[in-house]
Parts: sequence; C-alpha cells; structure tokens
Amino acid sequence: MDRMGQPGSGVDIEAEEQTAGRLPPGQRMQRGEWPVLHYGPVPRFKPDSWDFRVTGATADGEEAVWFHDEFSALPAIDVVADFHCVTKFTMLDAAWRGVAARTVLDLAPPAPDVAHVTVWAEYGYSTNLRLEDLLHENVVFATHHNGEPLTPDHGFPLRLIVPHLYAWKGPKWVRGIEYLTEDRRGFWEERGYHNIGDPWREQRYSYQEDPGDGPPL
Ligand SMILES: Nc1nc2c(c(=O)[nH]1)N[C@H]1C(S)=C(S)[C@@H](COP(=O)(O)O)O[C@H]1N2
Ligand SMILES: [Mo]
Repeated sequence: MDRMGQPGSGVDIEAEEQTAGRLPPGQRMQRGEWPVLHYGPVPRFKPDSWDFRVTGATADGEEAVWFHDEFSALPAIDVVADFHCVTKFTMLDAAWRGVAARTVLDLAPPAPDVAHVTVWAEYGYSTNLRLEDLLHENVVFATHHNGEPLTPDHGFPLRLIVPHLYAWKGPKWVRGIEYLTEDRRGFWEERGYHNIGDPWREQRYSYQEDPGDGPPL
C-alpha cells in the first residue's frame, strides 16, 4: 500500500491528520513492519525456570517471586499507546495487553525511601526508571501486541512498555524489578543514553542531562 500517493502528488492529508501532534521532536513515522531492535541474542523461553522477581528495598524486606503460571494469572489490562524508539522511528497506536506495573507494585510495594528502580531482563539487560514513571497508569508488563502473543523477537513471554519514555526503557524478556534507594544507570544509560529518556523533551543522550537528571557519569 502506498499511503503517500504518487511521487510529486504532495502530502497525504489523512495521514497528516492522524499524526498531527503525535510525533515527538526528531521522530518519523514507522509505516511498515514493526522493527526488531536489541543488543545480543534472543533468549529461549524456559517455562519451568522462568520467574519474575521483585528485589531490593521492598516494603517488607522480602523478595516477591512469581512463576510463569502465577504471573500469567495476574489481572490484565489493555493499553493503546505510541512507541518511540531513540533511533527515530515512532509506531502509533500499538495495542498492548498485560499486567499493569501498578498491579505489581501494589502486590510487592517498595520501602518508603525508594524513588528509583532497575528493571532486569534476560542476559543482564537493564534499565533504570524513576518509581513515578513506573506508576503511570498505562505502563504495562506486556504479554500481547495487537491481540497476538509477543513473538520471541519482540520479547516473549514478557516485556515492559513505558509509553511516555523512549522504548529502550522497556526491556524485552523482562524478569523482574529491583527497588533502589539511590538511582543507578542501566545498560544504555551507562553507554551514553539519557538517564530519563522523555521523547517529548528529546532526552536522547546523557550529555543533554541537566544536573539532577541522573547519577554522575
Ligand atoms: N532485553 C532488551 N530489551 C530491549 C532492548 C535490548 O537491547 N534488550 N532494546 C530496547 C530498544 S533500544 C528498543 S527501541 C526496543 C525495541 O523493541 P522491538 O524490538 O520490539 O521493536 O526494545 C528495547 N528493549
Ligand atoms: Mo531503541
């Protein structure tokens, strides 16, 4: 399908209207296939040993653990949200289904002095988030995209989606969260990406950080 019309025919008005105001600065629309982007190999899902752990500074000092069947039984929500990759593509209106991050935080709450978390994934991939970012109502540990289970490439069996931040803040193959009493950079945040990563403020790189945005580099 050629949504842009014939060369030289000008702008596709309908597409312009759909995207007006929805593209963060410096982003462009992804109209074709959903790209696959990650560092390292795609892990194989092992249902018998898979677990989701909440560690670090929990309110009761205990770790919380869900095995796969247990995590799958948690109440699910549906979220429609845009997806912004720091490599500059934006995918509009992705439909996610999964467990709200709030649900996990309610079931295994942090200690009062926790303001940051590390989200951990297979092979040690990690990202850090402010606790408040995890508490947005459309932040979801997703199992499904557009009605289908995630494919292995896109994070099966579970990935985090944080719609209001760049997509690297949403680990694929996620395995747990760690509550932090002091902020600590994750995988990309240690390698030159912004500690917060708000696409509307175009917080792409760590050199753009203001004092207080992140721990010293
Ligand atoms: N475990 C893991 N999760 C990851 C990454 C990664 O390298 N490893 N890359 C992130 C980046 S940079 C992006 S843009 C999105 C891409 O998700 P997609 O491949 O489903 O489009 O996954 C994020 N989650
Ligand atoms: Mo990305």
